[in-house]
Amino acid sequence: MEKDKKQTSANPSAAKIIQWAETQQLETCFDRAAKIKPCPIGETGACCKVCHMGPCRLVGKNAEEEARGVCGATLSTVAARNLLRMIAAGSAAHSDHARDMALTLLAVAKGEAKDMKITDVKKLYRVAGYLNIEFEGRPVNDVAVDVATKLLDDFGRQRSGTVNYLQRAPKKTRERWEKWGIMPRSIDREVVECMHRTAIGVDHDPDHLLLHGLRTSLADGWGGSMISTDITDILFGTPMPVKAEASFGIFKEDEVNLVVHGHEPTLAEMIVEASSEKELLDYAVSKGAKGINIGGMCCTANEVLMRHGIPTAGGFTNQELGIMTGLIDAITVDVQCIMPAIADLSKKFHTHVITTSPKAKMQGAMHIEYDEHNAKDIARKIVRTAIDNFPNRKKEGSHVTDKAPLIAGFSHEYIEYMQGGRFRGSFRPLNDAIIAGRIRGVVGLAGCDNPRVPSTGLHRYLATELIKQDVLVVSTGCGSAACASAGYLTPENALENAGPGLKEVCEAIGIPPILHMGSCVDNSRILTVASAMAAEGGLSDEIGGMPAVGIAPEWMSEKAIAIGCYFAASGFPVIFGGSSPVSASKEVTKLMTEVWFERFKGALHFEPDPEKVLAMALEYIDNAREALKLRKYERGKFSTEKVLMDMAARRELEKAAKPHMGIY
Ligand code: SF4
Ligand code: MSK
Repeated sequence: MEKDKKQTSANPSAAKIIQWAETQQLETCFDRAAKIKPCPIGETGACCKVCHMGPCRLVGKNAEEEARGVCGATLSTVAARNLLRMIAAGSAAHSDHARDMALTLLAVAKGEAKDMKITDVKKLYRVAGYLNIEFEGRPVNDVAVDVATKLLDDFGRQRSGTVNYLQRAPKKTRERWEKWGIMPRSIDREVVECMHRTAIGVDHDPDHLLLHGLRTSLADGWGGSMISTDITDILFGTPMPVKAEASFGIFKEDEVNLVVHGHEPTLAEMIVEASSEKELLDYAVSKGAKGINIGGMCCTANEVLMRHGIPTAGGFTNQELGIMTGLIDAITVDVQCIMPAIADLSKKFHTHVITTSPKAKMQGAMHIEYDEHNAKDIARKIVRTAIDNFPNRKKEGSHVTDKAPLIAGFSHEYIEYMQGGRFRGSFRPLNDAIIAGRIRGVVGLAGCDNPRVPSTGLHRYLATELIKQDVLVVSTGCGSAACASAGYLTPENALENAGPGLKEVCEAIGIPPILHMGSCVDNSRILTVASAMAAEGGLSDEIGGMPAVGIAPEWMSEKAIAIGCYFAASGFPVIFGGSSPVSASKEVTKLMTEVWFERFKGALHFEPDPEKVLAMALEYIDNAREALKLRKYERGKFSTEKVLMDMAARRELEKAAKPHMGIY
């Protein structure tokens, strides 16, 4: 990353707004990123400030061998401790979100959250099955109480036992975790233990520290994040493909524009429902608007996009730019990835910024607190606030209106369904396509967009190059938003840009070559898909060793580090863009790459050059193919076994069989 050069966005609409902001002397994160050079010591993991004898900066030519903090801590200890604290914070963020989802499910099941219901009973039963909870013949709400209660145990279990969903991982993957002592016991416990171990004078062995980091990250991936995904599906529906649009053109000049931004889906769901109520629509008309337009930002966007086709304005770096369109009447923000800068910025426009979480407030913002017991009324109040603000809309603003079409909604359950219909859903066709060499491998392209690089540009570059190379891309979080704004999440993209094997597969089933799987917590869907591929047979019998790689080219959040670590511990080689937060220590870097790969078949690399990221990913994929004794990938040459079941074949199969509930 060029740390002191002002970057712009690779999304032309965003770049136009950034240019417009310059003419108006409005500051963005792109300006601040150019102004503020990262501290070169903190950036590399060489600064310790866990006690007040420091901060100790372990620098110098031979720092790794010679430098010591006042207490005697080595550079490797300091770098490992710093990473552990990042993992703890990231895991805490996803998992605290998950806790709220579990408490909401409990409240709904007990009839205490009257505005919500269990939308996807089949998913509830599926989850009950994972948890060994009897569901046949029982009232749905009783099953939901048991599911919520058992999942809540995963947060605070104090004595024997481990996180419930670890059992969903392949046996061999679990055996590796057991061997290295990283089966998480409970989510809160592992996070607290991270903070304890990294306090002054506790754990000083870098390897031992990092192993606990992996255990904590597994509590996030196979605990908090997976719990959040499942409960959100139970409450609001398991995603299936939906059409939608992305980028700033989603805002409407003649309608009330209300944006939902942050991470938790519950209030956003209520807002989506409230916005189609006649009374509120009439109220909007009475204020001169033609309707109420809900748009999303960051991961709340992904949640309502996946389930309702609500359009997304984009990822993290688009939040200030969205306000600069001058078209947003109100933006609600709950938790995570919200720039405090938007509160001041909104004052220069007419936009109301509304904080909604009891956990997060911003000076200068309006606060309307969410309460699940009264969810719809609060949503209505927010919609009314946006409507009341519509007449205050001024002419000022960039009024940029480009947008791109997209298809989102690829849940684990839908991916299973699309490979055989309601009755024969499986992962066999996907595994066969990989074995035949039609699909070279799979990449999870995830993580944030970042103003220190041409924002969204690294996602665009890698997505394009990977699909050209017949690599199926699955995306989440702001990586998905980056691909969406570029117009990549369409079946047409496969026809125009995918390699011949991937194109054939996408054409047969009418899917894009990049499958949008949801928000950041929905990276857990990638874990369950990989587990299903292992169970299906023909590839690796564990997640490790699959021709699959994780990439987060523009990461910035501690949550991304937690995700990268649980992917690595689960068996994915992971490559992050940008600089390494542990680069000061060769020992820690070696542990996270070579040593983790030996133990878990996963690794976490940092590589700022996107071309090298691509080359590394393809090398990992090709090496895995070779180790699995699959045919060598050659573009355009593959064996002629059946492709994934096409639409016509699937319809035939369904006609012939008895009706069944839903997609799974
Ligand atoms: Fe310095 Fe040790 Fe205190 Fe860290 S814990 S700030 S290295 S004295
Ligand atoms: S929102 S963590 S900027 S992906 Fe999930 Fe985007 Fe990164 Fe936040």
